[in-house]
Amino acid sequence: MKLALIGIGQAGGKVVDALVDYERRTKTGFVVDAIAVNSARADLRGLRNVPESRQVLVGLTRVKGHGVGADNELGAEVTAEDVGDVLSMVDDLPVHEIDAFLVVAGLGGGTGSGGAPVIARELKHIYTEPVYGLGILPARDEGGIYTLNAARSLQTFVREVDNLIVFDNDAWRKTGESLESGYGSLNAELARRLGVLFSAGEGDGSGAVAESVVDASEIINTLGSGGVSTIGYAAVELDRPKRGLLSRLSGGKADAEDGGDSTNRITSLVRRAALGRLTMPCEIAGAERGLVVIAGPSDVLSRRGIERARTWLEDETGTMEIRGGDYPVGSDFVAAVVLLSGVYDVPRVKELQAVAIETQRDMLAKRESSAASLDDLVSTGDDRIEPLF
Ligand SMILES: Nc1nc2c(ncn2[C@@H]2O[C@H](COP(=O)(O)OP(=O)(O)OP(=O)(O)O)[C@@H](O)[C@H]2O)c(=O)[nH]1
Ligand SMILES: [Mg+2]
Repeated sequence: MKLALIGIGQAGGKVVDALVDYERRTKTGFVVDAIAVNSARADLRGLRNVPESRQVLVGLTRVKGHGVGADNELGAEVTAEDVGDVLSMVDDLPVHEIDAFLVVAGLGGGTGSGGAPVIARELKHIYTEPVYGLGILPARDEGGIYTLNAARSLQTFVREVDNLIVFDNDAWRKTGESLESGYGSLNAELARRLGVLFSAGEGDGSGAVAESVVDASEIINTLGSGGVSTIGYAAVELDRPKRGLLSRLSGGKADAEDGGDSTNRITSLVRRAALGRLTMPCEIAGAERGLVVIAGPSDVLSRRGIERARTWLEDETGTMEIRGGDYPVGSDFVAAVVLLSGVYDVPRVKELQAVAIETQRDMLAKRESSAASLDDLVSTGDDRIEPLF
């Protein structure tokens, strides 16, 4: 499936950078082009895989290239003012080649959090291709303003996109490692999951003929229109002597060769992917739709395994809308990606909403009490004023 990537803000830019890096290393061709948008000049300079000719600096007259300092209303304003620059760069892309847009942002800061919904809305207005979002939630210890920004942005962003894929930094923090130093590995993890998913829709990575390749339309139908989604992943190294490229490319049929093993391997990988750490942890029961992708050498891609895994996921989620397919790649690993879309039982989202309501109530109460004390001050002051006459 061919994507145009648009990263906004620091996290958005870095994740897009990681996706482009993954795509270049694997040569899977799912990225048609990538754009980075920011109100901070230094953040744009730090990108390795998005050239200057694909970068847009917004809000220059307002914030002088220094970012919006986690003010997401200002982030939305400066993006809206300069959205024409972003759109004319998108216009330069070969949009006829793409299947969808993916707008990526960290929802806790200012630029990405405020600006991503603005860009998504404009893209949806102009283009007929679906517009998906990738939203990154802040870790719990990043502080109230990040939580509040994320809660607000989540609500707007999800309204403006066809589907919002969510990644929760909090669930992915490693103990003993600061979030800052861990971003590299988090972004690589995210790039791997999205990379396998979207390049699967691109067809064959090995040259071999697949039994039931995942199609871009299956990804699009699973993402559907509206709601949030989460992605699970599991991989296992094949225990067999390293083979030459030629024999890997010519691979045989799994069901004939070692049917039982391949079937069991696939079902257990899919269980691990769906029940292990998701990009956004949630109850998988109640998901509206799902997609299972098995990537690996074609001789171990057992059709029966994928069928069983689909049935298992239907039972676990309670939905009949589970799609599945394979993605043959020349590799010594077999990987399962499970995309669950339309999930609603998400503790973290509920928590963010509750915090946002509480913070807003607090802010209102503080504003009222400071207004009241200002009144007091003024009236006490008045009392103390001695009449001049
Ligand atoms: N996963 C991941 N999260 C990141 C990364 N960089 C920042 N974040 C998260 O993104 C949020 C901060 O958003 P940024 O993208 O830095 O903010 P911004 O959009 O540039 O906005 P301003 O700096 O306020 O102008 C925080 O919740 C961080 O934890 C990254 O490389 N990877
Ligand atoms: Mg920034």
